[in-house]
Amino acid sequence: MQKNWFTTGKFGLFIHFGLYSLLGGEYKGQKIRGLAEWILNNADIPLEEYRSLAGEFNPQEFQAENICRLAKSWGMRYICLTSKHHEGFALFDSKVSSYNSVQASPCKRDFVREMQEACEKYGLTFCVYYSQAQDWDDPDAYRAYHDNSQKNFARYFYGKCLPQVEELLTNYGKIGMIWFDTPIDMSQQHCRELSELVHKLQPECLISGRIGHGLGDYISTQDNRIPAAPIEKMWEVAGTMNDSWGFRKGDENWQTAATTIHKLLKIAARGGNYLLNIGPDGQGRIPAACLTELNKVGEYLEKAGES
Ligand code: FUL
Repeated sequence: MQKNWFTTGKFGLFIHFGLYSLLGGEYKGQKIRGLAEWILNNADIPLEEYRSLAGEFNPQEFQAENICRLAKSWGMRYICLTSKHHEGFALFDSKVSSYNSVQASPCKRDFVREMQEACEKYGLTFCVYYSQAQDWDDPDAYRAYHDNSQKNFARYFYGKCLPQVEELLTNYGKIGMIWFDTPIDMSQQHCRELSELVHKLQPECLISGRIGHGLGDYISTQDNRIPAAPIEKMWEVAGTMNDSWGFRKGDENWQTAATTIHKLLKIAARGGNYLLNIGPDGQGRIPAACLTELNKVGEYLEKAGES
């Protein structure tokens, strides 16, 4: 795999999937404001209670091969799966923390492995998202909009973050990019160590612009934000199809196929990539209306000879 897969990547699939997918933005019968994958934080759910969701996580409809087949038909060339989002629950087997889908869930599935293998089969570049600074399950990790000054971040950083990143980059073949996010209060030294680890283990792996302190290999724009003009460096827009990244019940504000195509063309014309998100529900099902719109995008691109 070449680093330049990114420059011809153009269109990728982001997948936000985790324990929050089971809640769909609702807690105790209430719709919780904000992004659905932020529900632990936004609804202040007690940790013990939130952790017990792991015991219900058994997404039988999540099929990596099906997702890859769909992504291909939508004209996408790469896939980025949330291997661990801010909630702290990992979708891969880990010796560092048993809070993961293999050891803490009845499904005992390693979704990173499944996705990696399916991507290989379908000729898609496989990438992972990893929340490096926020881990709401770990008392030492940072939390956005909270006072982090008393945290022993190093304990989390060396005890969970770095070792898990090492697992990801050692156990799953070639990773196209690692999508770090929300560095919050991370020091330059920690961000540098993280980037050095990635480059040491996989020199070809790209690091997202959200690692912090300008240490990324490309620019990640703000969520859903398309720059008004071309940018010198490689860049990417991560965007949602509705108003959340994780699955949210009743959020039917779907971006139409026409808008999606318009955005994709605008981004591509300015030299960027479009990483477009789906949020499967707790069973792993992709919302029907989202599928309908993306299928239309795929048909259009195929007719235009772009896929
Ligand atoms: C944000 C995160 O906080 C969201 O939950 C989401 O993952 C998005 C892509 O990045 O900064």
